[in-house]
Amino acid sequence: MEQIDPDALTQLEEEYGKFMNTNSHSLLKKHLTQEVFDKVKHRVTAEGATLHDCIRSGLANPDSNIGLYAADTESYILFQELFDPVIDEYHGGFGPSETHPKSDFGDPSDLGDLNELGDYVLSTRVRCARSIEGYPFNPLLTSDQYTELEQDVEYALENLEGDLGGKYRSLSEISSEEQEELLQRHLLFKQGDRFLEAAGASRFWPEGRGIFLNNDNTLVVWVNEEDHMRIISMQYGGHIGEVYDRFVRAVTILSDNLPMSSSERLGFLSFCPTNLGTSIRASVHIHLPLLGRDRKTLEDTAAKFNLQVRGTSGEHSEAEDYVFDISNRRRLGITEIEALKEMCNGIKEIIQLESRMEEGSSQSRKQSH
Ligand code: ADP
Ligand code: DAR
Repeated sequence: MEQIDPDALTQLEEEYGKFMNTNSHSLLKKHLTQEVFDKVKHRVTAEGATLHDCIRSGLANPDSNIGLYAADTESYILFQELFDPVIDEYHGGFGPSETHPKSDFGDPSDLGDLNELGDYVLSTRVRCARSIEGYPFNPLLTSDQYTELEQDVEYALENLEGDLGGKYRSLSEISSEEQEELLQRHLLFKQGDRFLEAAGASRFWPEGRGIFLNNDNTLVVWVNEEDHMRIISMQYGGHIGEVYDRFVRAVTILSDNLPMSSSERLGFLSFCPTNLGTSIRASVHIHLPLLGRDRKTLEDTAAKFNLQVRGTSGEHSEAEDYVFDISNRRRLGITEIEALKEMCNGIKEIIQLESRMEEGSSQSRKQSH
């Protein structure tokens, strides 16, 4: 096994020492014990990834929740003494001997509409990450590899036809005004995330970065943001069955035209360990004017159904006008259709809770008159 350069090791040890004196609550701090650190600190993957390449973000941002990303697919194996306990804890119990189940996308027509009255759910989205075999992740990608990766994906996107058909554009071809408009419509990825920047995900920006949009802006593919690809289906309203059907068709076609990175144990491989397995995050933008005022009850209810609450603009954002982004938290150790059903069940419960609170508040208003 290749060994880390002595000067690089010295720098890593200094940064680790400082980090361990912070009051970080990240999973990195919890699981990169001195024993684990000393065991893996010398290792280097075949493509040249070091432990430092995987933990730079968490060292620089002690307020990280997780704090680490895989620098390449081999990192999940070579640094497994660190990744495995982080994966086990984040995904709610997925121990080193567990294996991700075979893909099962199920039947989208089983899902229907989460909120037929349209009084709570503003929009619905299903996304996954996909990595392309033969390429490392952000910390190791060269400028040429970003360009080659983009070309590979752009070529595969040409297989999307009919209601999936659309146009790919490199970020450098889109004006800053249009980028801002796409961002406001939640179609384009945010830029400047300090966690991703520290993880090496902004190197050579905007080289190789871009976005595919189908003709009605309900299918989106991000290229080389956090992952090699993010495949996203989204639309107004709560019809998760339609959103998921479009998602499954697009993922299937792209999987037939690109070699996607996966492992038997971890399923589809992603830059961040939170996106392994199915890599699916199925979310609603939901208006919760009452439950949204009782954040603890909202968070407790979400946790009960393995849901995650994010702000209106997604991760690291706040809710605006009590519109929350609520999605499944588990992506690994369950099938695609199980992740979707887990999200649907939780959202239906949250809608019922908000509706009961509404009835309660209207009853008390009547009694007070
Ligand atoms: P990701 O979903 O890719 O992990 P984020 O949490 O940053 O990353 O969300 C990305 C974008 O998707 C954000 O602009 C967020 O507001 C938007 N988004 C998430 N869920 C929905 C939804 N149900 N409807 C509309 N936009 C959504
Ligand atoms: N903010 C980083 C990443 C957490 C997971 N989100 C991703 N991968 N976008 C953290 O460690 O909190």
